[in-house]
Amino acid sequence: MSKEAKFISIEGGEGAGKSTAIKTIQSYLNHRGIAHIVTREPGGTPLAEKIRSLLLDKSDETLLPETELLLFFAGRYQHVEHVIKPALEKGLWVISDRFVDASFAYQGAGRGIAESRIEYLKEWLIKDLSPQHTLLLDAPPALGLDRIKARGELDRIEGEKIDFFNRVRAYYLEKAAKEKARFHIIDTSASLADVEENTRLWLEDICGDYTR
Ligand code: T5A
Repeated sequence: MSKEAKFISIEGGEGAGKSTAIKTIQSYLNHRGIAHIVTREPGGTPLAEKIRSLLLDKSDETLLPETELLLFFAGRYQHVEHVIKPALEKGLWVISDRFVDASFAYQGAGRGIAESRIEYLKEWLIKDLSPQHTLLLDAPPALGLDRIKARGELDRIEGEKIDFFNRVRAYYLEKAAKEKARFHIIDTSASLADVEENTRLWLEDICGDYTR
């Protein structure tokens, strides 16, 4: 049986374990011989990586929420047109470390920008491109932040207050409850071994008997 290439996004709060899960996903897809690319937002193209630096670097000038939202979508448009769509057209699976849901979670629920404004940008620029599957890695924000603090200095967004991250988490969980067919949640407060096993089980489920 041959099927269309899949577009999969990985979401979650700070230090929720996305990079860790993506290693498991890559190794599983390689093992299954499923051709894929791994990409990320913010970033994914040379220009979008420059926008990533603007977004994450600390600066003396306050980055206003609206500017932040527009920068995320500017990078995302480059990413969609230059990387995601061409890869899917070639039959490659696309694994994206974050996608549009992150803007609703961080700029919408986190910063308080009206959902309708984000929806407008989504409809204008992204249209009906949507991941078929979204893996939501969920852990209490304090735990995720402790894990990344152990790694080094925090970036501009990681330095936000805990309430901000609680709103982000609540948004993701609510969205996942509304879109059960697309979302799968893994509790990443569990051990690395458990998270890896649960990621593999989810992959077995979504890959099924896929062959190219
Ligand atoms: N953003 C992004 C927006 O505001 N709007 C948007 O539209 C988009 C696209 C950058 C920032 O941009 C914001 C969100 C972010 O603030 P990012 O690069 O995805 O986005 O940044 P982070 O979420 O901060 O990603 P991190 O790389 O910091 O975290 P990960 O990948 O979720 O976590 P990971 O896997 O690196 O794990 C962190 C640490 O925890 C350990 C790992 O070994 C690592 O040291 N760990 C565990 N330890 C014990 N048990 C487990 N189960 C563990 N899982 C991981």
